[in-house]
Amino acid sequence: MGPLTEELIRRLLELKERRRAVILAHNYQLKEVQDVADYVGDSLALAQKAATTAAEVIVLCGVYFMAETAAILNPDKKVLLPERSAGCPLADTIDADGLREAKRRHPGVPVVCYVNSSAAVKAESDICCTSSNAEKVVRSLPAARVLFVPDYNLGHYISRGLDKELILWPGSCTTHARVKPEDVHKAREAHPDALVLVHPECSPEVVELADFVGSTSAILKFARETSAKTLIIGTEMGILYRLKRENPSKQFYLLSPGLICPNMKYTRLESIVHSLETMSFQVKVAEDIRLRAKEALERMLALS
Ligand code: CIZ
Repeated sequence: MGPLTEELIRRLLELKERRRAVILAHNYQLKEVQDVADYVGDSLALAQKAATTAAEVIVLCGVYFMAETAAILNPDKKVLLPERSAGCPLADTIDADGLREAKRRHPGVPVVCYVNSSAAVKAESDICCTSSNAEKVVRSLPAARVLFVPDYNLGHYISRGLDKELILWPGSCTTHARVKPEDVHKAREAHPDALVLVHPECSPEVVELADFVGSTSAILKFARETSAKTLIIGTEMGILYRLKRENPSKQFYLLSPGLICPNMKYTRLESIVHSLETMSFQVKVAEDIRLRAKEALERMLALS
């Protein structure tokens, strides 16, 4: 670590203390951001931390919907997203009007909404889910049909073992959608003894070829527990940092060079320092939307 980075970290820690802030970082963040975070996890874990933190300021190193989730659960705290433009193309595939229209087409059908969505979409939903608990959430509903938004691939993946019909929204994550079946074939050829672990946001054709399918926390757990020594990872590359650190005797390879989410890479140490210095960008959710979105999130948290 060079002297400039050391100085940035010193400044960051000083500001964090002065502002009584907690730094939460998603598993896909840059390694230097993960290193300064108080907690690193998936969006479920970050939502749980956000719901229980005693800090006065939450710095959410991730993308917009994650900061919104923290703001929904913490109306009395300041929630900062260090990079204002860190969005989520998947969340952008649906808005509240679009969901209301889908609900009109399927009256009485409960809505499960993946947390990768705006507060306004959560407010129109019955319950939220993440990739860690989507199947459990859908199973918990006493309904034969469920409207699942916005990730088609995640919905398709969990629908396989269900005795319910899922009506799927045609949204997808641009990063995971870049992975192709040929990537799996090539990776297996290059590493014949390796296991292939993919995220359920990948296409059904890719999921079909994998040895294990799970959220980032499920992939981390599988990697710790498996006796396999070589693992090919089919989710955003930021996860490799934790995987390598937690499993120094194992080899990890990225399934496709396309597995980089630009939005997850906007946040740097400089962004966090600037954010804490200027108390920006503060994420706020209108109270009527917040209250309804909170119900959907809390129903999920009660199951987790
Ligand atoms: O749920 C999340 O945090 C995302 C976006 C991926 C994962 O599986 O952790």
